Amino acid sequence: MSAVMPLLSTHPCIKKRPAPIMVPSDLPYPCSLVFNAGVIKHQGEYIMVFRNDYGTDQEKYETENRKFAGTSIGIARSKNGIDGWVFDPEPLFDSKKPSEDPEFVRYYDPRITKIDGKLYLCLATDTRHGLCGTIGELSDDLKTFRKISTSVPDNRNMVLFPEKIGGEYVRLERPMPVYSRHNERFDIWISRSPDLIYWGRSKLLLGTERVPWVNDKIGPTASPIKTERGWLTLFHAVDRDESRGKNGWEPAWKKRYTTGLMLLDLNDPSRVLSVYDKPLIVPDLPVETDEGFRQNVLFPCAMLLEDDNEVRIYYGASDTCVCLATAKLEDLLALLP
Ligand code: BMA
Repeated sequence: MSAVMPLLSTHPCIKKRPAPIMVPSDLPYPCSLVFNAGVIKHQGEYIMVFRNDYGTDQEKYETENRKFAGTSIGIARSKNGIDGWVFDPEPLFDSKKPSEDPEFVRYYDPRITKIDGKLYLCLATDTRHGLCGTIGELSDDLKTFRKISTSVPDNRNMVLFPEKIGGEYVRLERPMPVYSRHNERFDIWISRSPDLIYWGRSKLLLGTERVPWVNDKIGPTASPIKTERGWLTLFHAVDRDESRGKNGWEPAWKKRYTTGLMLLDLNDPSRVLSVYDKPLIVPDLPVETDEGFRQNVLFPCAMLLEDDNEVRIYYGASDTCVCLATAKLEDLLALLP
């Protein structure tokens, strides 16, 4: 890791598996990077919905400037959510396949949530006229996706709460107001909807100024977990340093993505009850700091509560592979007085 990076450390309550749980060579179709994956328990299995960028490799990228040919969203299933992943033979979406609407260029960074027994995906969406968030329903057999709504640009990182609150669907999101918030000071907002189509009553949830180690943007990560004390919620938190040089395949990568933790009111999740004032998880494994496409990037898209009160956090590492960290629920809550 570059010596200029302010030293931050992962909280000791977090146990990281030392090796990734999914790497590009695991996939049954071309893959350069597999990362930023939503995970859910469904019909007795763990379902992972992941992002795959394909069509180049480190050498071609660095010496021939060959960029990624496409991005696909794939699905894999596992009995224990750790290993033994069985992949669907074809991705659910592929940016190289003709889309039903040419305005939609690519989907990525999937989050999956079950509400009232139905599966929903939130997808970052590149359109020809800006970056949006798309919400849709995934069929029970995981084969078909029905688009429900797409936001206006520029908005991304949408995450649904796993139940209606006060009779409404609730989502976290991260608009990108480039004119009014300079230096990518982008914040987390919250909106509500009667039907997942019409979204409104939008409100700032957490501004970057409330996260002391951040000088760039923050954003939602995974569906919050319901606890007796409130909605336990992770967020990604970015610090940028212009002096950072080569940290991966690109000539320079100036950002570091860490993970923060907060608690939201159960009945009114637009009320932040507590924010842990340090990062919960930071890049510190070799696979996170010294290897891969963009080093020093942790990007969680799933947080699951197990029956024994273990919390699983699935995250993309270095935009290259999928990793897993765990913590005890009570240890996380203890950080949020
Ligand atoms: C964000 C998204 C993520 C990615 C992150 C770090 O803007 O594109 O998919 O993990 O940057 O590169």
